[in-house]
Amino acid sequence: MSSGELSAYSDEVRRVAERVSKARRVACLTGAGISAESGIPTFRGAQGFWAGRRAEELATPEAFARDPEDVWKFYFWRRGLLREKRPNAGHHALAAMEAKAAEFTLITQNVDDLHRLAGSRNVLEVHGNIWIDRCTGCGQEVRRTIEDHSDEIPWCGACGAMMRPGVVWFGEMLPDGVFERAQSAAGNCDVMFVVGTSSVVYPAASLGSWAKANGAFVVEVNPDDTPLSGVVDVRFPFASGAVLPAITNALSAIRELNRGSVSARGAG
Ligand code: BV8
Ligand code: ZN
Repeated sequence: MSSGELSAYSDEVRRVAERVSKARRVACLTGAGISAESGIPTFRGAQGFWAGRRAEELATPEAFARDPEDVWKFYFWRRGLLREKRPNAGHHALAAMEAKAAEFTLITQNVDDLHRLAGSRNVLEVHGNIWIDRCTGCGQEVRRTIEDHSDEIPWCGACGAMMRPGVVWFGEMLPDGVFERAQSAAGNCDVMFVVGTSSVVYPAASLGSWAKANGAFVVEVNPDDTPLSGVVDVRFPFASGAVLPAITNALSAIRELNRGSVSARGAG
């Protein structure tokens, strides 16, 4: 996408930045699309993770029970892919926005840990984290580091049972309390961003319309239309790596202006 097209949206960028500058609470839901510019495949695009394989074959408890080796191979392959990937301008813009907003909650469906690496602090991982191994027996969790290149199925040091990837599979409940916190953030915010998600996986996909129903100003950032596109207040049909920095830069300009006018009044 050439930045030229985004410049045609400068009014919308300013309008959204104004809203964020006045907001007490801001929430943001992200999906695989925000990591696309870091070179990480999305799930449902043509080159997506699921391309060639059905999600249900790899990301369900049944698949794991049937062939844990095959499922672990998929997650080891993704960990290998992630090792050389870094957060992109979209991740960094959200970390910068968190620092500027009164209260900012980042709700992510992504398991790639890139928001934390970009410096975001208040992050709710509703689908878990690919760097966590979790014991199928006692539930103990071990956090793997990117230096850990093992591709051997891990076993629990505490109870000896097989470990599984610490992510949420289809048909599984989301981590205790995490979705409730996400729902509360979305239901009580003044501005809600929905970035890089096809909005098809529930219950996360319900958060955008939940925010809207509770009076939030909802902004979607996605080159493609989604089931949410018809209900949002502003839609940016562009890549998040271009849109989010534009909004955060406009927010800084507003902050500067406000600081200037306050000091001018003070000196006057
Ligand atoms: C649950 C695992 C309660 C980790 C994932 C029938 C109807 C409705 C719901 C259901 C149903 N049958 C079953 C369900 C429930 C089911 C569900 O929603 N299924 C869907 C598919 C119909 N949900 C569940 O099972 C959830 N649990 O409901 O628990 C329960 C319990 C028991 C029984 C019943 C209910 C658990 C869901 C979690 C599944 N785990 N991943 C992993 O391996 O990663 S899902 C997977 O999809 C990822 O987690 C991902 O986060 C998630 C959503 O995908 P997206 O992030 O949106 O990615 P996608 O590729 O789809 O889209 C990318 C978007 O980015 C695109 O729109 C693209 O245009 C855009 N984009 C691309 N480039 C850019 C960009 N945007 C901006 N900038 C760019 N540069
Ligand atoms: Zn154990």
